[in-house]
Amino acid sequence: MDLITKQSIGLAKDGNRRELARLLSSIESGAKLEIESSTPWVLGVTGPPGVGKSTLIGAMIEEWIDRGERVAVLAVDPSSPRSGGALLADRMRMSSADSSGSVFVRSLATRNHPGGLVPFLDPMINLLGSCGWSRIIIETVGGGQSEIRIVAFADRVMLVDGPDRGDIIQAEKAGILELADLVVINKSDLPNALNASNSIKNSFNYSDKDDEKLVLMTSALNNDGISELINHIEELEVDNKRNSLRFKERLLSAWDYLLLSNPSLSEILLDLESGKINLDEALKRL
Ligand SMILES: Nc1nc2c(ncn2[C@@H]2O[C@H](COP(=O)(O)OP(=O)(O)OP(=O)(O)O)[C@@H](O)[C@H]2O)c(=O)[nH]1
Ligand SMILES: [Mg+2]
Repeated sequence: MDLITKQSIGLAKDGNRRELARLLSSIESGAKLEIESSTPWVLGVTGPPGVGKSTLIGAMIEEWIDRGERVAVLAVDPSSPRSGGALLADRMRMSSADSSGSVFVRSLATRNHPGGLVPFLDPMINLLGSCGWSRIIIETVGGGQSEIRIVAFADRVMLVDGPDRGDIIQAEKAGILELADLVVINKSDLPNALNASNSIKNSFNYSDKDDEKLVLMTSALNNDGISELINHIEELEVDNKRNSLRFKERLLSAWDYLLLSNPSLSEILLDLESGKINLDEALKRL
């Protein structure tokens, strides 16, 4: 590693945000930095579009800052430009605390990385951790396999839903619910929220009695339930059963990445297509 990189890691650790942003970009473009591995605190936040994830994260950040934490957010594929950095920046401007040094937001687009974000997430999280960001949030818009794989990089997973019960059924199907430590029904200020929360609690009672999952209600808009939510999150212990599920997802992602980045992949695909080789032979060649 060259001197410049070492220097800029030093600067990032001293709180230089521009250097931190630059280092994250170079990780994204494939640079391998030597960062001592820290044990960062990471929360994955996922859920259907528009349920208020970013607004809720904004409210949580204010609470964390009040408690002396520094919070970094990696927003994966923010669906609107306002949902990532801009929204949080607005919210921070509105809050009275001078929080500029305590929040860092970075957007990541999976479309720039056909093989997935896997090779970058770990080093990015590590870099943020070793630069003193004490609470690291990964926000994804939930729905499918790729979200599961991304939130699996967090040791704690929170599923956010709205008052419409239909959404959570999607999450059940996708298997995100299995990875989640807690479910938050946001928009508790809207009429159906309590029903949604009760029906989710009931479905948990039926499906898995050993796996007690927390269901909380918040209104990110009115700052309702935020401090309780943070209390619960801070008390979460890393769950072994879910942890091994998460490691399995991480391993699968790494495996996929290895396969997709194999230089002879396109050649092997051609040979498969033309019937020259079968799947077993293809696997051997890979
Ligand atoms: N009534 C009500 N509206 C809310 C609440 N939280 C967020 N909203 C509104 O819901 C809309 C979507 O909020 P976002 O925070 O962007 O939702 P998101 O889940 O991050 O959206 P995506 O990232 O696009 O999936 C905005 O208009 C928010 O103002 C809430 O607690 N109550
Ligand atoms: Mg959002």
